[in-house]
Amino acid sequence: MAKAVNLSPIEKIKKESNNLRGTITESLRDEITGAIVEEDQAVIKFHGMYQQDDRDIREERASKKLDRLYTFMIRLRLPGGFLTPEQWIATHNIAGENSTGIIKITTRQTLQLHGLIKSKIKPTIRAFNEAKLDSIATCGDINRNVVCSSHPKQSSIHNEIFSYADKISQLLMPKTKAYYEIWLDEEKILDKKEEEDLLYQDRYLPRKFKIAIAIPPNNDVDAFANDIGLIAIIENEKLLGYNIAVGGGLSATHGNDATYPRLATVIGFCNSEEQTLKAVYETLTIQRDFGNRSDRKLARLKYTLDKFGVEWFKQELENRIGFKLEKPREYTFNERSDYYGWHQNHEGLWYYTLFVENGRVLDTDEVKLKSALLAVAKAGTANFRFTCNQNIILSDIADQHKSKIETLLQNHGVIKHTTGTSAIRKNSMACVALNTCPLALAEGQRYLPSLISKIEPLLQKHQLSEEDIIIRMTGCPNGCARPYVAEIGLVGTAYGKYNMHIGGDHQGERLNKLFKHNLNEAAILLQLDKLFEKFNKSRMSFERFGDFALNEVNQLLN
Ligand code: SRM
Ligand code: SF4
Repeated sequence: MAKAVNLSPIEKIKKESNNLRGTITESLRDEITGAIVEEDQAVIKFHGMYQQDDRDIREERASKKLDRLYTFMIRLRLPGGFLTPEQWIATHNIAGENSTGIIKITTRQTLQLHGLIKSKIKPTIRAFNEAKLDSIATCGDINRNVVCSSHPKQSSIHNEIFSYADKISQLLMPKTKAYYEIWLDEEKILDKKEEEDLLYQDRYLPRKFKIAIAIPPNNDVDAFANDIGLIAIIENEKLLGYNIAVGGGLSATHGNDATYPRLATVIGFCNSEEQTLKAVYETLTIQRDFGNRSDRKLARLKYTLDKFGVEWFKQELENRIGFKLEKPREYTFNERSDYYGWHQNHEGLWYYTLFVENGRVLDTDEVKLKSALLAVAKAGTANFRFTCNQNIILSDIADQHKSKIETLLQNHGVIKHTTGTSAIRKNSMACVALNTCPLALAEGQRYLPSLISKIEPLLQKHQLSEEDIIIRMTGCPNGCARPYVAEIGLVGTAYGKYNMHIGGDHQGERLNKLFKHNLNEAAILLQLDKLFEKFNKSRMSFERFGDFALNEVNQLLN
């Protein structure tokens, strides 16, 4: 067991939080400030919320001796990223009434609303609850939203695999009733035994915990970037079980060499639902018992695994689950992109995957995306699925409803936008960053679109416009848009400056490498121009940009 010395302050907050209640109720009542007390800011994360402030006006307000403009961001729990049309309508309305109105699809296929003032949090959660939606455990030191490949056309047994996201999410939910008590005014639990939590106990996990389920050949969920990646093994249209990979995680801290991105290691195969769920559960208990609770920078499972070793971990896991993991089965990933446009599954149902730049659902002059989605939802004939590439799949559409959906999308400019967007833009992702993320050093989603507009002519100049190059940007090294597994990763270092990483592969099985430090826009474009020119002239046939770029960066490092 980890020694209880020098515990990080968050450990004390969790332990003394009265099963994640803290003083949230009192904080909400305090009308003098738009904020909540500091300890509650840590506790409220377990309820799916972050306190933030508008960083664009922070300095201006400070100069006027005004408090920061505090608001809250709420993140939904959507295992596998699925909503019914009724739930989309509810989300649309809640966003309009209580938040900035923009619905943000995250890189973990769920939805976030930003800009809620304190008094709007409770009405928001209650409205979500009426739509059978919640935000439990989408943040905090606990298992987060479980992601699953969302492309139904991938396999006739997609639904069977998809259901694991929900099963795992349920298995790893906290036992506390604090969420229901604080937000939904349910009766107070008097007998604390009812809340006894054998998994999380009273200090929860040392750090956040993430699980993804991938269905080969598409690794759209970036399975290896997760604490646990489950890889579905399918033979003759039958799910045989899952390879289990552990210890993935992407964050690093500038200037702290002890921190690093790491891809998950495949350690074995589970041949049944019972085995898989046991292995998942006990991986969490190992991390609970051995994870670093002193230094939060080194607290993810990846560091536990590297400290004790993969073989030790496997042995410990087998002791806890009571059976031996089988040898990993063979699988092949060959892509990570979404399948844009219309597709049909084995039952004849239709799916339309539409491009949502950086996951931001809003109406612009060119594309009335938010209105289109509301109209589609009101028609009631398509479900909504969100992808880990921040896009939407309108799904399960019967033949007779397809043309109506098509017309609605056409009329709002969505189809033109999806088909007319360049290959590189369709393969791009940026994190939220400014103006809400407190950790951002540079812009993310507000900047990448305009940078891509300057990269597109370079690709055209070198006859590479059709090339599917995966490019990702984050406003800091935490890696929320998974830039370290991109073919081109831009990681914010200061306002207007980015480290450029290149050489990731197309399917997310290789980390990229740091190529250039602290580039401004002109320098980024110059470097890309040179790389694209060389790629076009010297690439081998069918060589991907990431594979070519790896050689370039290796030459530089040698
Ligand atoms: Fe993230 C923190 C946004 C996916 C690694 N992330 C944050 C916070 C909450 C900032 C904070 O702590 O106050 C950001 C809120 C910004 C805002 O205003 O909304 C934030 N992360 C996001 C989202 C919304 C990015 C997006 O544009 O889609 C993604 C929400 C996912 C979700 O639905 O749960 C998001 N974050 C990720 C990913 C990608 C993934 O999971 O596939 C990573 C890298 C993978 C990993 O976890 O290793 C990621 N976020 C982090 C970290 C670094 C964690 C670490 O190991 O050190 C932080 C900082 C922290 O936890 O201290 C962070
Ligand atoms: Fe914020 Fe950094 Fe995550 Fe971007 S990568 S959302 S800047 S924490």
